[in-house]
Amino acid sequence: MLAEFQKEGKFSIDSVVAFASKKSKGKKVSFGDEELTVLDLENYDFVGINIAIFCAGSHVSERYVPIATEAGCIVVDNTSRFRMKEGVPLVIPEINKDKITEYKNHNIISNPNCTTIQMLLALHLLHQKAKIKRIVASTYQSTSGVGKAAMDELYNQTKKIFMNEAKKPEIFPKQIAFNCIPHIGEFMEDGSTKEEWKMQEEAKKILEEDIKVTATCVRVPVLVGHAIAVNVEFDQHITEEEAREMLSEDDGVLVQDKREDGGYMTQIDVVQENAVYISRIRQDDTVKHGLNMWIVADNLRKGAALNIVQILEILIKEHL
Ligand code: 11C
Repeated sequence: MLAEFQKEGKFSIDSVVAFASKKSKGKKVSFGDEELTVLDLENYDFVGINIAIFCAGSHVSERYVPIATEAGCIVVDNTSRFRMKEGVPLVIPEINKDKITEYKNHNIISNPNCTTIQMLLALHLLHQKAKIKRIVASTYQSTSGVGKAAMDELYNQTKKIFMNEAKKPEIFPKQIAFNCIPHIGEFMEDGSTKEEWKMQEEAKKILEEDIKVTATCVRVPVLVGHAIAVNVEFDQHITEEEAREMLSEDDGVLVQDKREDGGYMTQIDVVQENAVYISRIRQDDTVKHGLNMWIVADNLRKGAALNIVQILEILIKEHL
């Protein structure tokens, strides 16, 4: 996406380098029409590098982000390592792009978790009209949230089951083919998981509001695309028509909501799409001011890469 944005003239990059662990040193990765040779992150001198994007897991960020920032490099971090750190901006550009300037505190901007991004992008405008009191979210998250090895496990397990050659799962705690696993991220003391905790805490930090979020995060046998069923309780009434109208005009969001067979979006429909799609908008009359909706997005786009390059575009144009 970085190369795509550069091609579209959204920013220009003088030079780009790719890093990974020693294991991947020398491998080739594509960057638009170019091919980059992967360098070893260990002992790399970041002096002279303006911006680094980290997306290799929290433990890598924990060790190497401080080395990069101390060398004067601004880091856009796609991991959870610094998201909740005081002074580190956690940014979804459509919602809080003004926070980007706070990169100056620690030379870090954090990219939120994918489910947080798609849920808040769908809800932030409604929150301006009627304050959100509580969100009940159930997620249906694809294997690409874990990475390529997890996608391979789904693909290979599915094939092997058809061939009667079932094999023990290696990446997921249970069989993922033809199954759903209610467990994403490590378990917390209260019985929730880290992914569920992230949805609550990141939402509060981004909206700067003490809203209640209770989530159940579930891994489903899908390669790309996360879906979230949300039930939202507001402090005042908002009709489904008002919600549909507001969402139809919202940046980054598209409403696809016909009450007929196939009149809603699913994960397969949003692969390689930049927008967050909203379907099944309807009143929830079991609470005073409630709405239900179904939110689907490509977790590798708006949930990760797209949000990062949008942050970069603003950072470069407006702050550097
Ligand atoms: C998943 N949402 O689907 C996770 C992946 O904190 O950035 C992203 C984890 C994170 O497993």
